[in-house]
Amino acid sequence: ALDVGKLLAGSVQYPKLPEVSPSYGTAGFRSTAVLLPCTVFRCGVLMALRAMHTGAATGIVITASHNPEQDNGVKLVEPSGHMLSPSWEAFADRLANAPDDDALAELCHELISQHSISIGNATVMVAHDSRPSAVALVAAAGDGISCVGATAYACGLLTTPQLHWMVMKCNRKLPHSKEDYFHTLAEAYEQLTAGAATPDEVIIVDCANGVGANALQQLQEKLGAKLRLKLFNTEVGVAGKLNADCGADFVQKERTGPASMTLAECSGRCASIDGDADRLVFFSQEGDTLALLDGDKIAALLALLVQQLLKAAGLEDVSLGVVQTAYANGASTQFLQQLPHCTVQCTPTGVKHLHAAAEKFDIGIYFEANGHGTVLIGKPFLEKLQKTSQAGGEKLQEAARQLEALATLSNQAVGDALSGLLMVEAALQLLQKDLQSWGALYRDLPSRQRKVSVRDRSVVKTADAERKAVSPAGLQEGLDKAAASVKSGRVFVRPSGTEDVVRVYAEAATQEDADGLALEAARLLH
Ligand code: 16G
Ligand code: ZN
Repeated sequence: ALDVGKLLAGSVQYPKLPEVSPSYGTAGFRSTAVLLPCTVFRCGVLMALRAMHTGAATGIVITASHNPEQDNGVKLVEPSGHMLSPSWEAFADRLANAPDDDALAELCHELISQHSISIGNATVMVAHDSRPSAVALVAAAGDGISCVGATAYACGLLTTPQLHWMVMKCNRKLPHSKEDYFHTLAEAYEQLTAGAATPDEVIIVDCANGVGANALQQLQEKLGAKLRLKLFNTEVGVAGKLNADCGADFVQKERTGPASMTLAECSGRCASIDGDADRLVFFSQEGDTLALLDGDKIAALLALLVQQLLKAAGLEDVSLGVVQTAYANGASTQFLQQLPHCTVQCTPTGVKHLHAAAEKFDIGIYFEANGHGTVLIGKPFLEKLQKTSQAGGEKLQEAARQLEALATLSNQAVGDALSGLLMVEAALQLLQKDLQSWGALYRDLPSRQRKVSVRDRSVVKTADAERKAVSPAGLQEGLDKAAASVKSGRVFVRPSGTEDVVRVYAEAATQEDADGLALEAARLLH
């Protein structure tokens, strides 16, 4: 049974600040780091109980991703390696908001009895990004985990997707050390690209001055001459540097190269990752414009790769799906829709939604425009594959092996910038494309995003994967009218899950019209 004395002795060190009301949001709790110890302690308690409930290891990553250095946050990892089951999110919110230690203990009792959790041995794997506030928050998580009788396994400084991968592999009783991760990726990349020529171009990677710099360094050691990376923005742990005017979020939103890189450096084959290395975009400076290859372009490229391999393996009848959000550029959706044997689906924002939808296909590719995504290749497909590859000729067997390598290379737990980088490079080689011909697959429609501050963003409610506003009354009619007034107009609004704003997205045939449409949507919100 739960040792309440021990729980209270832990909890008293992490008092709940009455002025803070944490919210789980899109992908876990996030705020200014100094306000987080209580929330993180309680997440430790929660993930320990989740581990006891499932009889498998769970995980916690202390990170605020692409957000400023003074922020921090917590991402919670299921035994499968996925993000915390949405059915536990409401409870996470209640736990984080319990007003005092006794209320916390009472909630723990409620959870334990509701799920018949037997208190006993359990492991929670804990990792963190390079923020200075990590030390204190890792300790808070550890105290939360141990005060209910579980063991915190400190994994140290890791990328978010690496911890997700380690939890997934650990529970599948497969090799799951930090070293195994790099080894597995490098080996799968080598297998996938075995027949292709090694690219002579060096890949320039903007590491956002985050943990991804260390990880890419280790990956490079495993890859050797197979792929040469030149790393920029590698000042990990240097005060004020993390995500500052660099990284995938900066490049994607600002449409400009990282401030610290020269135009010449930006005109190569460049990639940019975010502060915890779960987002990836490619870019290249062409004259005075930046060609951006975002998550949508990555999804398009990987869809082509998968189709080529399926065709070569004689497996065109499998279900292939690409999952996007409303933020996907309309031109990308149109491009994907015209591909043969490819289903395109739209879900609400947030990886948990895309991942769940992608899992339903034999092969499910999901990407958010911001560069978070992966390729899911499930067991049923791999079994089908093994049967075919035994029966067919040499060409067919080769394609089947490549599909298997792709399934190993793509992080099956969550979007992963390192895995994504290798998938893109492999795809470019196997499809014989460079950044230019990849970019030319389709031309993005001009778009504009805006943030609108309103008194209460929760009055904006959406449906149809966030593409329609159902409240306040009349808003959608106004948006429809505005969109219809310009060529190729499309606009939607949604309350942010991470900031106190309503977000607006608009696209149209011209930049001027996209800007105007976004402005009109902002006006309608007031
Ligand atoms: C989180 C999500 C990201 C999403 C973003 C939207 C995960 C791992 N991360 O960062 O996928 O795009 O939130 O933020 O799910 P917003 O709700 O503020 O627009
Ligand atoms: Zn991130």
